[in-house]
Amino acid sequence: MAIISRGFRGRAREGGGKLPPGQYLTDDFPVLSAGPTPRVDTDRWEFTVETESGQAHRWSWAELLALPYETPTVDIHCVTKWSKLGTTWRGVSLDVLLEDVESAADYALVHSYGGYTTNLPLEDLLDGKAWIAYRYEGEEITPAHGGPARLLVPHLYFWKSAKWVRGIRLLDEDWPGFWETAGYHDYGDPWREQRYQDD
Ligand SMILES: Nc1nc2c(c(=O)[nH]1)N[C@H]1C(S)=C(S)[C@@H](COP(=O)(O)O)O[C@H]1N2
Ligand SMILES: [Mo]
Repeated sequence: MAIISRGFRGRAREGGGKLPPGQYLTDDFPVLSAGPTPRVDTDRWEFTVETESGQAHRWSWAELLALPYETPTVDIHCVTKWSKLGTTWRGVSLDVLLEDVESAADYALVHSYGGYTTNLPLEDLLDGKAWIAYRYEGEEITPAHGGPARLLVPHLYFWKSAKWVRGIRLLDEDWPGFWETAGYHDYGDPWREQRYQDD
């Protein structure tokens, strides 16, 4: 009896309500990088949080791996319109990393090895919404996809998930990052289709 043709429920049901407007599903994992892939040796890898008052908090690779991790399964949405559902990562929640950081800042500017930057409100990094991820589907994250570690902030368009993450500056003012300076939306909510500055 359950012979429901593709057209019956309509294309709007593709992804079972998990597909933001204007997106299509892919099973591939496309690589989108604005420049060459930096090779970052975990021996010299460091992650730094710098507060608005200039205080720096640093973690080595070994220190990152010693922190409690989570294994979020999340949907990711690229502004070039592909979405990938149910990706599983391992990473340290930003809640853990920012726990002992004293700050009253409202904004964060994330920066990467290689020079990429992206901005977001600090609250979008908190309350279980963001991770410093270092494994993907049970394996190390490949260099092309941001290994050894990348930011994962899946509720925003994937350009906010900085690959080869190196640090986060906490700021009183919002400073646009690489794509945001180039005309992409400052916030980038895929459910509100905030692709470009005026969306
Ligand atoms: N450092 C850095 N991070 C980046 C990018 C980049 O060019 N450099 N591209 C962003 C964009 S536009 C997307 S869609 C995702 C792509 O991640 P992927 O290559 O693992 O699919 O990374 C984001 N993070
Ligand atoms: Mo993207």
